[in-house]
Amino acid sequence: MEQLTKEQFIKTFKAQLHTDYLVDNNEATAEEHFRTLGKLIKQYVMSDWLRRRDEIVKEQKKTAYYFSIEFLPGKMLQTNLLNLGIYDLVAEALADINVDINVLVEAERDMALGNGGLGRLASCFMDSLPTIGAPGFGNGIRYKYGLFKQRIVNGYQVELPDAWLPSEGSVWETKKPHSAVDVKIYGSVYLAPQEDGALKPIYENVKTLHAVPYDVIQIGFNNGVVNNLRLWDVELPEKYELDYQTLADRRRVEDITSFLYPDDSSRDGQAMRLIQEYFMVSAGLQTIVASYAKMHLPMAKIHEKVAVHINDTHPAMAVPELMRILMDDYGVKWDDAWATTCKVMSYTNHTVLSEALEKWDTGLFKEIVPRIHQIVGEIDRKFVKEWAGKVDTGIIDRTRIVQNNQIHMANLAIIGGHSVNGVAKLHTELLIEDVLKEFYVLFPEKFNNKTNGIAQRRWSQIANPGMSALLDDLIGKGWRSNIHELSKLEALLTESDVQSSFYQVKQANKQKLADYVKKTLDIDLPIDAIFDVQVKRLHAYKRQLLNVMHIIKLYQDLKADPGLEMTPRVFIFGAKAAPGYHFAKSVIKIINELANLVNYDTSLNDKLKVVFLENYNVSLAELIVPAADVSEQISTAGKEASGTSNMKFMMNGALTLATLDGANIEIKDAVGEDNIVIFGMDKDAVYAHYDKHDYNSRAIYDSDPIIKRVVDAFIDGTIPNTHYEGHEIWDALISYNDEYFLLEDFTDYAEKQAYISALYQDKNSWQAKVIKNIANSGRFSSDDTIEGYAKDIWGII
Ligand code: DL6
Repeated sequence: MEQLTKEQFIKTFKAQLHTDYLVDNNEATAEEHFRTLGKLIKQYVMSDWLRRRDEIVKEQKKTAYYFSIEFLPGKMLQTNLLNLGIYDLVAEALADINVDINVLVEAERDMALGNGGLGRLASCFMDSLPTIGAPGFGNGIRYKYGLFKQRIVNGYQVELPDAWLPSEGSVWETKKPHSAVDVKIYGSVYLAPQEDGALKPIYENVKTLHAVPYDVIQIGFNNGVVNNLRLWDVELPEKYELDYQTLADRRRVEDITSFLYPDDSSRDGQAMRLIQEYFMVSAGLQTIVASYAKMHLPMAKIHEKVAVHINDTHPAMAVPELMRILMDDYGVKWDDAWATTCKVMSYTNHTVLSEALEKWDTGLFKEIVPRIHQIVGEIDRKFVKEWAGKVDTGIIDRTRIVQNNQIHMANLAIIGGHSVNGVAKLHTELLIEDVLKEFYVLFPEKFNNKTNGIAQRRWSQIANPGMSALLDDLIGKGWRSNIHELSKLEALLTESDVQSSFYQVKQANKQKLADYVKKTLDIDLPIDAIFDVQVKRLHAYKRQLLNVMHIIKLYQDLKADPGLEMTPRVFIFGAKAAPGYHFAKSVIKIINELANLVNYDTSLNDKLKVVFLENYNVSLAELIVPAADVSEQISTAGKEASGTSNMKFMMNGALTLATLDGANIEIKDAVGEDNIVIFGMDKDAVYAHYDKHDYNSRAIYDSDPIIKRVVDAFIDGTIPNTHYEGHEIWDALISYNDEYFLLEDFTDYAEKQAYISALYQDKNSWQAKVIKNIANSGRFSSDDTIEGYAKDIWGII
């Protein structure tokens, strides 16, 4: 963008307010101010955006398209200002006209088109791709309702719709009606032989959807590069409106882009989900192939100019859809289409949980996407034929796409692509050794690791201005554009004035969070206590319950001996449970009732507080992460693919209390064993239990009186109002043999927690570890991660 002065900015800002809202600056609402600023930002980058597009077309640059059913950007105002290099100028200019930029920041609604780590990672990549100057664009869905808004009522999670999208649309998007395409679903299809011997698909009774793209700007950091996140919305095609005569028909179409994760407990809900996936994939790929066609290069070489990334299994229909487009729309023969498709596609696996690897009922698949069903059947048939006689038939049976009337989407993505990556070293090892080991036998060359990363500018410069200013003073401003310069802090670990400065920053951040807690929950938090934080989706394998068990132990210890010396602790939770996940919701209820129990017990003398912050989202994370002293990363070893909050906490100077799981291992390697607190079984110990079937939680419960006392607290009335939930949890731990090994890891966990309490008393030692963590956090930058994808997988830089 062109050089901007404060005066110019103020003039255009006021003029835009007049034009759009007919108001003077001093009358405008925060929302009007925000939208006006957003609009100006879009104007500032418009020429860069167009130049970028033209350059890619003119130079025929190979481009990567990141297909993801989730994106979780949060708010974009600060990121956009920062990346444009005009944050300070705009903040000052606004202050000059009595507008507080923080009020505008608050006025923006979080864009929550995702669930958790998977979507947040996709958004970090959207920030990093333009920053490293790579031609990489996102493709997703413009849901009208993002992830539900969580309210806590009587300790229970209540889910409300999150209508994040204003009626006039998001200020960051541009509707592109001229780039709309049609997507066909339902009906039937048969192949009619043509004179030249080719088979032409003839469709009957199909329903046509009109897919309209909205392009959301993705601004690179200080480099004039602007990329695109393309979100697809559905409209009723005028040409086919007779197909949708009733209001119910029309609503059903609109619903395709209404909700992130429609309730899929019914067949209707599953159909909706499948339609969403195909809608996004088909609309995206049709556009991509059409723009490639404009280059007038051979269709069978599309892989030389296009890379398509399948983020988790949801977009796996990209494989048969690209085959369909190449063969049916552009006349490419099967073998050529297949060869190029496999080179175009790549896939990231984000979980080892088998229930999260999507499978579709073949009947439903055939009903909704009949042509794709045919193509998948043929890919499967050819796969079986190709491997017959070369490997054990058992391997073929377990790796083929169609098994027992189900279509295995991960298998489709692996067979139809050239790269499969895990998201942390351990995770990739587990894919190779266990979860996908038979694919590794067939295609060892496809497997690689890309450890996740975080958009460091959001998680340092934006979320933690206090720490950022301190870093500027200590090591200069270079770290803002080169995060690896944080390593300069290594020379300052033991300097007491530096330690005390970091301590002051942390206390200020804790105070900010404490103020929020006071305002929202009316709970007073002592900021000299350790702020011990676990924020992430609620899932049994993430073991929020282990944390709860430790709190119960501390509570019982304090009740037994009110004079007990203990470093005060504030335990902070933030977590949404999937609406249908009963157990997770019970854990939320338990945490809230435990909070009620301890927070109002004056005999505990403020040594223990528990806070559950409702509606955990990206914006709340930006408040919580900089205020944490301890980062709880306590999943059962082998279960958390990577985790990314662990990296954010580390960058903000929290000490990690962790199992050897996911990227925790790489954090340990980065900071050294003395600067992280590791506990519990490692992956081998966990797998040994799986192999030997020798785990017996009841035996631990019977033999360890401390554990017995803690576990019994769930059913003996210690935690009020949780009769039902307490029994459910007790049963999970004892009657159902504690699937995630909480009891086995408990003793070590509690001991390491006691170590943390003691360590916190030694401020110098604690702060040295804090600084060591910050100094070594640069390696978890998503700029570096995406560079790995761009070079090794997509070949675009
Ligand atoms: O790769 C991003 C993120 C990882 O950091 C988490 O460890 C992993 O749980 C998450 N995976 C998913 C996919 N579904 N499930 N379960 O969200 O991906």
